[in-house]
Amino acid sequence: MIKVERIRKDLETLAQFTATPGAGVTRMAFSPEERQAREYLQREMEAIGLEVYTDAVGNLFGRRAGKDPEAPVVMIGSHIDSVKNGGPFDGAAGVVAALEIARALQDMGKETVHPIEVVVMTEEEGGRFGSGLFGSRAMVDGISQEELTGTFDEERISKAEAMKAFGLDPDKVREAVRKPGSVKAFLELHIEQGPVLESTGTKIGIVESIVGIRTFFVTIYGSADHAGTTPMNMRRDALVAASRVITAIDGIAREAGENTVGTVGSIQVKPGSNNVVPAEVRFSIDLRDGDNEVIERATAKIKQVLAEVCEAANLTYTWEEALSVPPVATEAKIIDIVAEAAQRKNISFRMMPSGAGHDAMVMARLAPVGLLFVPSRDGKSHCPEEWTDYEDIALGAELYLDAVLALAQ
Ligand code: HGY
Ligand code: MN
Ligand code: MN
Repeated sequence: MIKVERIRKDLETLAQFTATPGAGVTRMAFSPEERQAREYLQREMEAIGLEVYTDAVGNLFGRRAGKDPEAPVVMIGSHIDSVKNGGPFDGAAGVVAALEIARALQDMGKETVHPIEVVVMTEEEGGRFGSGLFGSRAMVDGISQEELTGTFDEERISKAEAMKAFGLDPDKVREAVRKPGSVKAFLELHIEQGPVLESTGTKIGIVESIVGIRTFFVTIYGSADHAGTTPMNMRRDALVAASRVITAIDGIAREAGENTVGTVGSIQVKPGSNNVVPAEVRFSIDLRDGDNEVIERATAKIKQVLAEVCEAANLTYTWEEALSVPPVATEAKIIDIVAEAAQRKNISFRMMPSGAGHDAMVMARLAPVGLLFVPSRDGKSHCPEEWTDYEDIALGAELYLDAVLALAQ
């Protein structure tokens, strides 16, 4: 059965693969730390006889054969890339739970009709190149050439170059696309990253819907001038304009809808010297809501404010869309299987929405999906303080073991 000690060992091992030891987990896509994490997981997959393979975009799979090799696979997993100085559970908890389910099936000597695939998705966070959900989008929609050559990390390395350096061939990304009907279901266990489960003393969150996400990047262009000799009325200050737009985004998000959230999480200022008027500012916009209409309206308002502010200040700007994923509902049948298993095992659960984005929201375009949350201590995530009890992950894995057996038999 599910063994919490194996879950603990996996997560404590993975947490060591970070570019910022002592300051949380920083494990960017196609980084040396990610390679170490993959190699560990690959060894663990091979140790229980899974057939290990990597697809054209770097998604890592451990395939457990079914009696019918042609039957659509039951896929279960999550991601191992992280945000900067993030926590050891975001994504990794779901990958480890999937691996542990495969171990439990092995221990039980269970044979299933459908093959089962443990999946480690690549670049879910988008922390390195700005466009996340990369591995799942590659399986569902395919990835455009401009995303590969037109998105860059902080060292101006393109995604295509990073993939090549990692041993992948960016010209083959379309080979990662999965045929419709080839996946029977996709299950993802994830930490809640919010306060609801802990504050209500509930062990499991069964997610009914996942918010839609739109990510944009705005660059405002002004002119660099001497901070001491340039009169205020002769400046074209890109940062002052950006600050007006960013403040407006906060107000628009607060008014757009009851659950709308709008975040400007990253900003770069050029040249970035304290005695030079900022010439160029690039910032991100992350908009989310359960209703796509609300996101659309908020986006239109932000665009209007940006145009007005820049026109008034005689500045130019660019607007790039990096991600657009609509809200999705998870599969009722999977919800029922998990709820029934939780009742039978006397594990407390509640239905809830997901304010965080997950690969499941993309995979929903390919197959029925399930998303299950386990509690986050103090509701914190995307920071070194992120914590989830191993026992809670084990409970979630128990429930998904039942779901995998129900779906794959
Ligand atoms: O941004 C998110 O919601 C997720 O953590 N990638
Ligand atoms: Mn995350
Ligand atoms: Mn995540």
